[in-house]
Amino acid sequence: VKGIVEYLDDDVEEARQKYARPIQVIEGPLMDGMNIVGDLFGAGKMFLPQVVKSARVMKKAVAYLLPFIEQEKLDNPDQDQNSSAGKVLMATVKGDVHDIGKNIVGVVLACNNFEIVDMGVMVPAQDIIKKAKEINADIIGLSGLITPSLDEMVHFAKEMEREGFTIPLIIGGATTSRIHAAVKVAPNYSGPAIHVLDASRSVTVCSTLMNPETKDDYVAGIKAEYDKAREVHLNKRSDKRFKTIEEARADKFQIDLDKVVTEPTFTGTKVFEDYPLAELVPYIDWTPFFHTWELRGSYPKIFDDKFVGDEAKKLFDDAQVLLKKVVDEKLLTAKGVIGFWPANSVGDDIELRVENAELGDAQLQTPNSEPVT
Ligand code: B12
Repeated sequence: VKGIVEYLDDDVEEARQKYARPIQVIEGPLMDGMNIVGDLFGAGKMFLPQVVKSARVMKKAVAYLLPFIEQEKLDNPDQDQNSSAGKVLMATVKGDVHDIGKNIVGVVLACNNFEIVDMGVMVPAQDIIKKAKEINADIIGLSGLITPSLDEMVHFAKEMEREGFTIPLIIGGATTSRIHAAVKVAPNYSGPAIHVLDASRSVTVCSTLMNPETKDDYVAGIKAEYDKAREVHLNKRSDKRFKTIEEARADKFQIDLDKVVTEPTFTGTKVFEDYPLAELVPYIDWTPFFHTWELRGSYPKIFDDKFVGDEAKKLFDDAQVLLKKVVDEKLLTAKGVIGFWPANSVGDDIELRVENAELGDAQLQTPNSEPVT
């Protein structure tokens, strides 16, 4: 957890020498390390930048071990053929590029004699369905780490149902959860749809699902657990009191036209094809940058925070180095369009008076407005 990354290959090699099989280095010290990182992160004692560094180290260490794992398979071809524990089709769902977790799960399962067919990232549902039929998969494993992936998984479960699948669907990835699986995914698929928290658990789950003696009880147990979780979740949903449309209209922002109108220097649009990057740098709002890295606090006060201050400073310094490189080497092109139009309200809508526009005036609906006729 506190190692020096420069010597990673040497350290992993030393560990490999100590264990009988290369997979034991992943399942043992590497996963132990990731679990410590996870626990420290969960307890707020470690922060996202350090987690990312750990994930990079894990990926690099796994990459170092893979050739040895492959060699072991080549050296024992019979053992593998006789004992394929099942065929697992893995993919990160459409729209999502995260694959570190999926790859780890794939490696750990493969090392436990599962045959893994990995379709990579950003894989559309129909491609996974097609592949599952083609290879006659025993289990489909989906990974997803961004919020839209949660809906994509629901869509995938519906597609499995529509296509008449009955094989287990296991899902994982940082944004997925037992509640998501219970409330959103499982109701859309009559086969087993199970959330799996991490790579180590994936082996037990897949082995249990592949064993005819344990599968039915396990699936029934998960179903009962998810039914209960769904019930508790639905009961917890508080009745939010929203304003009525009349109250909202009465509460609308009152513009004092005598005070607030400033004439813009032009109307219509203005296009910037290649805006100087250096001029944009002072306008960067660093607060969301820290939020993205899950360091709570606003810039620059965050540097004085007694919990995250030091980590925020290190992250900021790293970012300055990268930003300087981006500006100096012109790695990005900044493009933009701005526009000003005369506008007024029409009921709940904003009417823009766009000269020469093909469609005449444009009407923008505000979120609460009724349909425009
Ligand atoms: C590394 C990373 C990236 C890398 C990904 C590199 C790669 N090749 O994977 C890069 C830089 C490319 C990236 C990009 C983006 N990222 Co990102 N990323 C992360 C980060 C820091 C770590 C993810 C990770 O690898 N964790 C380590 C692995 C081991 O954990 P894991 O994936 O959860 O996997 C374990 C389990 O979940 C499980 N598991 C995982 N998959 C599966 C599958 C099955 C079948 C099973 C059984 C189990 C299982 O087993 C694994 C091992 O135990 C997370 C932060 C976080 N807290 O997770 C953000 C995070 C996931 N990213 C985030 C975002 C927003 C993005 C971007 C949209 C950023 C942007 N604005 O462009 C883009 C996404 C673009 C896209 N369309 O997908 C958000 C998602 C927020 C949300 N809820 O939507 C996060 C949470 C960061 C944040 N707090 O904002 N990201």
